[in-house]
Amino acid sequence: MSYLSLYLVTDRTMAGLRSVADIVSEAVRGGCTMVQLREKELSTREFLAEAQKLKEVLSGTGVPLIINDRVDIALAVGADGVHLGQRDMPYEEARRLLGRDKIIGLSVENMTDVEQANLLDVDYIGISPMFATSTKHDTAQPFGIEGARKAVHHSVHPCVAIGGITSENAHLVRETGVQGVAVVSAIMASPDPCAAARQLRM
Ligand code: TZP
Ligand code: MG
Repeated sequence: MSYLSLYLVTDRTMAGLRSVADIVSEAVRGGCTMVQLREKELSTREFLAEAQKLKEVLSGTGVPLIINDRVDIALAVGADGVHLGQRDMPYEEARRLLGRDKIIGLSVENMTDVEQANLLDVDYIGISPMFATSTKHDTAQPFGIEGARKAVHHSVHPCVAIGGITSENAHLVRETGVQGVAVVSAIMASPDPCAAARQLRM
């Protein structure tokens, strides 16, 4: 099974009184296969501390830790890789800093991005957004089921879809040929992240 199968992207604003680390730990117990630490408000020092915590939570589980955007944080904690958006550090720079062995994922927002990603040695692309979502505000036009099918068909890389994915629609998304689904709210906002992850699994 691919590590992309059930990809959790964190959001501390949904954690409430719980810690992100506890939610991650429960999600992994439920079958989550990769975790991305995504922080938009924390200071560098707080981000680093949180990354260290998740690194501990995931150690021995075989579940890779990916850091959103911040190559420096990934290097500092020895994370398994980074996820880059179209306006983040260019892929080549990130690869040069991280080396061949780290995982680098890249968000694609349209078919032009898919074609351009084909020229890079990224480890996976993130089809973004799959559906409309209120979790992220600056999203492009959703791919939808047919758009995702087309992206998967044209991409030379493994694909993961993100945005608006729930336990109700995950099977439809998987039918497009993606290697996995990525979720924020379906797990982070769930009162039972372990059960939520179980329901989202293949
Ligand atoms: N990137 C594209 S959509 C999105 C991100 C981080 C948010 C997805 O959140 P949700 O709650 O799974 O729709
Ligand atoms: Mg980014």
